[in-house]
Amino acid sequence: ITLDQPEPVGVVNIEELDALVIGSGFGGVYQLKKLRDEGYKVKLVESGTGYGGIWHWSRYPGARVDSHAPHYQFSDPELWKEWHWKQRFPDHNELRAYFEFVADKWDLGKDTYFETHVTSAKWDEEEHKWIITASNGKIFRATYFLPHCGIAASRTMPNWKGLGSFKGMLVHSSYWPHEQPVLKGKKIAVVGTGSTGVQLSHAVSKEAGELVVFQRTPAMPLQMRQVNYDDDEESKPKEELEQFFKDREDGYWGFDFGFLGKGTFEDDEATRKASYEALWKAGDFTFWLGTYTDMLFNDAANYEAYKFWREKTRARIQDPRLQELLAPEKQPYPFGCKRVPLEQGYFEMFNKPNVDLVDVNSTPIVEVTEKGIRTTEKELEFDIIILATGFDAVTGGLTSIDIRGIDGVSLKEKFQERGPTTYCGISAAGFPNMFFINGPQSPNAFCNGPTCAELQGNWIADVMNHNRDAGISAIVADDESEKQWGELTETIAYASLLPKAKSWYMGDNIPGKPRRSQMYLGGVPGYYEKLKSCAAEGYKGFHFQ
Ligand code: N01
Repeated sequence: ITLDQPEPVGVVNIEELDALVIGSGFGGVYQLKKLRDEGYKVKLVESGTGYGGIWHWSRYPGARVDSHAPHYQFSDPELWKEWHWKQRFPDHNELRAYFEFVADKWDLGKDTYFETHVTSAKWDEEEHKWIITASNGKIFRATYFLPHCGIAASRTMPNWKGLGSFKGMLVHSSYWPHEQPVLKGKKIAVVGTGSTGVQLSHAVSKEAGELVVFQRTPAMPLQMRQVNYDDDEESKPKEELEQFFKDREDGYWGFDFGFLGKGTFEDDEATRKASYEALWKAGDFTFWLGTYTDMLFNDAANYEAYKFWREKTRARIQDPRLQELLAPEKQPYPFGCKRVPLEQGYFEMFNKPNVDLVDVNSTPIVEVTEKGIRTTEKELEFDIIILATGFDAVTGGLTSIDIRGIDGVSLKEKFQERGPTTYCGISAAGFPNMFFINGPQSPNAFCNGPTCAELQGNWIADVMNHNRDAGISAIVADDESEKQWGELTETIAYASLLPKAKSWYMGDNIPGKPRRSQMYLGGVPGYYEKLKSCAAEGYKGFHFQ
């Protein structure tokens, strides 16, 4: 084998595997269970200390999933027959409890290594094996390398001057301490108004003495209609769940609902208004993902949705200055083309005397000082600064590992030069026997997590079974098929309005990241059809080695 360091006899233990899975979120957990059921020797490694992926890390006040129950769970009857959701939008505690329940039911512990952070993975061309190294000294040799790192594995921190000089507590939302810090009466800054910032600032405002939210771009959140379920009350009757999970796979976004099936202007104004009202009342993603078919594709249709949102939102904000900053008269970007957060009182929060908003466009942050944050206008003092500034989304988890394929080619360099280039969002040319769930150019952020974990996880297991049965030791995507997938992904993205907004969907939040759609926007059923037809045609677009 080829290792960077000579192997010190008796110290390094190389574990031989059929597959190594990274990540204990929906993708990794499902993959471990599925491959073990198929008879593979497989292990899961995870940097954190528990199951849940992003939900292991996201413990900030207010953290809860925006996919309403019963969507955000696996379809295995052994699980759902027993599991009872307590909230329509479960919080991070409930989600971690769910993952613990799953791990227990599926007996995952015996095949999981926590606190094991993979630093490198190298393809051994002679042996057709991956050599995978972790920072705690563990080394694995596996036929298949399955980095299911998720879309939010790599946090982004601003590069402000003086960031290290702050004497108070400075924390990124995704590194929230396991022991909740005291917020009561504190002066708190929250930077960022994405899905995290919106949830977090509202929760923090209930405790803070003073709260200042630093906004660069206004979010366009929708109201979350939370429900707390009694012990005998279910989000959906159990007898309907089997069908529900089938419908979920058929939904455009991996939910059991899709577009309305007609264009915005097919309805007259009164009917449209009534329709918007009904979508609004759902109190979930329906106003975004279950609306008129052209909302994300046509400027005029999109503007209608924005006007409705703006009117509803402005009515909740008292101060005209804040109305204009939070819900501007002039539409700042197409509605729904940055991730739409869900909120429960975010806008009313700004009516409180101890909450303020700083627009970092008119008064940019100059530096972090010992006492707080200095903008071009003044220095603001804080006890706590919370960065809800996001992630090197989709690719960051993969590129933070030194992954080297055929001829030592680096995945990070490949993505840096060409953008996230993959075949079917599940594999990359030049990287044999490597597959990922929720990878670049797959539906990822536009698919409900567990739905795609199952669809992709099953497909990966199928290709491994195919190779096992046929005695094939390696499979790799072709350059040409990857190129065509990239063109298709871009064509669909540019047919939509998404590229008109600056967001992590297009890689905009990371300086120097090539501007390409990070996801496949053609819908989950269409995506899965592509995967299935690829397999049915003998894994068309791949070649065997
Ligand atoms: O991150 P984001 P997030 N100065 O990148 C701002 C999932 N998620 O953690 O928009 C000032 O969306 C930035 O401003 P701008 C979900 O998929 C799910 O909120 O770039 N501001 C933006 O406002 C989500 O999309 C759930 O102009 C700066 C914010 O920080 C994804 O995770 C909950 C700045 C970052 O927003 C990421 O969400 C939470 C700077 N230097 C997250 N740098 C649920 O399901 C960045 N910003 C509930």
